[in-house]
Amino acid sequence: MTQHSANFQEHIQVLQARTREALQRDGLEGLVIHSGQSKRLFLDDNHYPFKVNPQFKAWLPVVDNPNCWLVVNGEDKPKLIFYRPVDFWHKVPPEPSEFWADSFDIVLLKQPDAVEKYLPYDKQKFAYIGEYIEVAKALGFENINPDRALHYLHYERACKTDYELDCMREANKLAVAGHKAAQAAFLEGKNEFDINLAYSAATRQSDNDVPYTSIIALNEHASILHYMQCDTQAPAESRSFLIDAGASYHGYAADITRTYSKQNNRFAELIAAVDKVTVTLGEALKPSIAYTDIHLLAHDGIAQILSDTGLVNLKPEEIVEQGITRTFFPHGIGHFLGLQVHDVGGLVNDDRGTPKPAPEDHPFLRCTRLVEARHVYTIEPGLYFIDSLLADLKSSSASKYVNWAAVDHYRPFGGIRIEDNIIVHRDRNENMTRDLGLK
Ligand SMILES: [Mn+2]
Repeated sequence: MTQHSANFQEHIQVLQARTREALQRDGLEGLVIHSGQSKRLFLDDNHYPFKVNPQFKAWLPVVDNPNCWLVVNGEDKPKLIFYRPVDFWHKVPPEPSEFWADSFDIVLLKQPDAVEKYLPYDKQKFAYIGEYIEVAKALGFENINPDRALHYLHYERACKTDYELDCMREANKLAVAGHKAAQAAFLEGKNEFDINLAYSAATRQSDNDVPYTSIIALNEHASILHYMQCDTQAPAESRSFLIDAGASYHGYAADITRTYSKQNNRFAELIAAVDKVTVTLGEALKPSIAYTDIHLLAHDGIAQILSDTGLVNLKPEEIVEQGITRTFFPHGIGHFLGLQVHDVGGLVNDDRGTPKPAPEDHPFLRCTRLVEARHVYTIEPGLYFIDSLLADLKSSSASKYVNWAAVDHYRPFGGIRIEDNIIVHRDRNENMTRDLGLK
């Protein structure tokens, strides 16, 4: 048995144990997990790209097959109802034979609506986990996405198994290859569209395969946090390049950001300073500290840069006190990473789902949990020159502390974000992104 399949078997054992606990909490006997359905566009005969139910892909790396079902109870071998139609229009998936197949009792399903005969006859004690409520009701389920079970599963999912950590290292490998190709394309003066093509070519993943829409931003576009267009024209001068792009492996995401300067100039120095904050904060993660504290440390780091560069004429602690860092760094320091790029369970206090919202002054922070071994986080500080936020600052009483000439100098470069993907181990951290040699 290879290490990969040994790790997969252990992964299934962990999911079985979590399932037992989740079922107990809701007084259930089993879960029926639906991979999803193909969704049609309104008044059209085309379908949206299929996105699988994350609770389904938690069990096996099948991310492209609708109408599949899992029946699990934490004790018996999980049952996989695998959709394999007779279809001359679409590619029909082969009968499962990969490393994961032995972990399931598999039945093949030819017609989506013939699933009933493979599901538990008495659905009273089974819960449907999935998106298609009407389908679940028609099949006779009364328990649909039960709260207590889902809260528990979401909370526990933050702790990754060895199999999952392997998948995430592989996703990072793919994404890093793409980032290197994209950097080269930027240095050649390519437009955003062609840089995106270079990224796709190197990762071997299309826009529908990557875990989120890539951000490929030249110059001022780098100040738009979720810039998702791709200009087909290169600007007259490519000064700066921000790329936030990931890759998927067996359903697990990488989420990496880098920023580059064409010239060796003051903006390049600013990038180097933010890069240091990323590395330092990545090292500051450790079991039992609050992720919120990492976010607050990021504000200290950004304040230090604003002070050192003379962008703001105050001491770092005063810059934070005045709230000025939030103009330049308006988003959260990062998030859980896993089956979803912003993985679930970040804003709860316990496995019952008691809310633990972001602090009032930092509403965009996506995780407030205590850090534990086997958690996987992104660390992504940023420093941007965003016109609307700068206008607010200019009209505030803190305007007098800001060196507006310096701000105007940097505006044409847009902004900076440097994002790494980090596994917290009991005794050390593993920066998957840096370990692959991405600077
Ligand atoms: Mn991210």
